[in-house]
Amino acid sequence: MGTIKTGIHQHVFTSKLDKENLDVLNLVKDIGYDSVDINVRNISLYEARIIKKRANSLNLTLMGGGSLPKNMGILSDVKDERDGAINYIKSLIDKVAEIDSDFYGGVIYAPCGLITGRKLEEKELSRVIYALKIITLYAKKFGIRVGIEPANRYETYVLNTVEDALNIINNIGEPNLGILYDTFHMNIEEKSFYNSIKVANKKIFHMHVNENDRGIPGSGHILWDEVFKALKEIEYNKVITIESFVDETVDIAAAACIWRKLAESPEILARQGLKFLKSMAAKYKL
Ligand SMILES: [Mn+2]
Repeated sequence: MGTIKTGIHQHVFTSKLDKENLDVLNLVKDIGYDSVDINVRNISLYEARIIKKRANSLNLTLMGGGSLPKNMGILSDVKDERDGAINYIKSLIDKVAEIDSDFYGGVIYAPCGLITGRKLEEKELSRVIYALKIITLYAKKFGIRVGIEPANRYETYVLNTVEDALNIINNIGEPNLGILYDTFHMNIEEKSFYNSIKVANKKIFHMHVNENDRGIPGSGHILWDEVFKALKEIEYNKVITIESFVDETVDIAAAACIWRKLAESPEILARQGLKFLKSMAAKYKL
């Protein structure tokens, strides 16, 4: 394998990583991954430290994630609620720093799943920009890059496309703010994987690879050749993480609207998914 690193999201195995199930990290390392995406939302600072310790001993890198819960009023008319959401995200960044990750990303610009039934208003967009500016500057102090993840229209009305994300990023103008590109969402919202990856270019800080049904990459109809051709052309050299939800843990499955089993087991998904990723990376010399 060349310059990219392969990762897998903890959600393939569990919604909460703690001392009871830390061996997931050993398994992932054994299978051959370089990196794991960690949801820092439901862990304490103490748990963050034990996760970091185990990952370090295995030479696994960690990527921080954690989308906003529905009660986070980042778009609210009430200032206290907006400030509360910003403080909440800062507390997530503290945990990202604790796991020694240089990245934090996700649906962090709006409560995930919040749909108002109308399009984004100007005043809401300015609230998003205001909050992201503060968050990005806060993350910068820890050397953390922030990635906003455009998500499909059924999960948010705030940021659906790469173009939306680039407008916000350019408006804020901080070099540590970029995009978390997710093939599941972009399959729904972009006309072309190739063009949208090329346009985003170096602003892609992290990749989530998902099949169109969020099952094993390579088992559905995502146009993987387009994705990898574009990644090669932008000289992508960061982490590509398989994000899926096989564990039947209620909160995550509900957030992602997963109502059926997407693979026989998390381990089978992890093994077959990695095999596919490596074959694509080899084909495109990534
Ligand atoms: Mn994602």
